[in-house]
Amino acid sequence: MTTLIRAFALTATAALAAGCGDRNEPNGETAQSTPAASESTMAKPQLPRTDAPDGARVFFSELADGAVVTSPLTVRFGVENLTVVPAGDDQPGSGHHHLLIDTGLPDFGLPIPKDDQHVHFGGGQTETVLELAPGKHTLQLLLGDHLHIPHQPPVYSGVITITVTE
Ligand SMILES: [Cu+2]
Repeated sequence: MTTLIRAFALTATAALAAGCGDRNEPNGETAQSTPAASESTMAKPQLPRTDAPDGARVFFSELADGAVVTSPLTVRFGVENLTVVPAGDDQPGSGHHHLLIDTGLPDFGLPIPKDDQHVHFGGGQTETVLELAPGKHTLQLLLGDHLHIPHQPPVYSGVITITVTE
């Protein structure tokens, strides 16, 4: 932004130096087109995505929607038509699990966030032990490629809602 303002100021100075008579000089047109070109490059950056293998599917292999459970609970992840590998391994047709807890799907064009609600299983794990507070929680699985970016198209499970009792 600072650069643009400076470019504009320089153009204005040049126009003044050239004299007041010439109002339609090409310099003025150049200055006008610069901000527009900058806007078009400000679109949200999206990273390259790995093609999902045909028929790839991810799901909770035991936990059912509506289940009433106690904490801690073991959650197992199932896949079809995809190989689960550690993060960083970019062999064809592979990915690793991410568990989304009480949150929606993230931006598919960026690496999956890493926090308490977006848990990565970058070691290639296919199950985890979860500690959840009593009450209702939503869980969803989302596969990511070697760089933690969802595939194209993204491979994710349905959302399940579970109730944790004391
Ligand atoms: Cu990841």
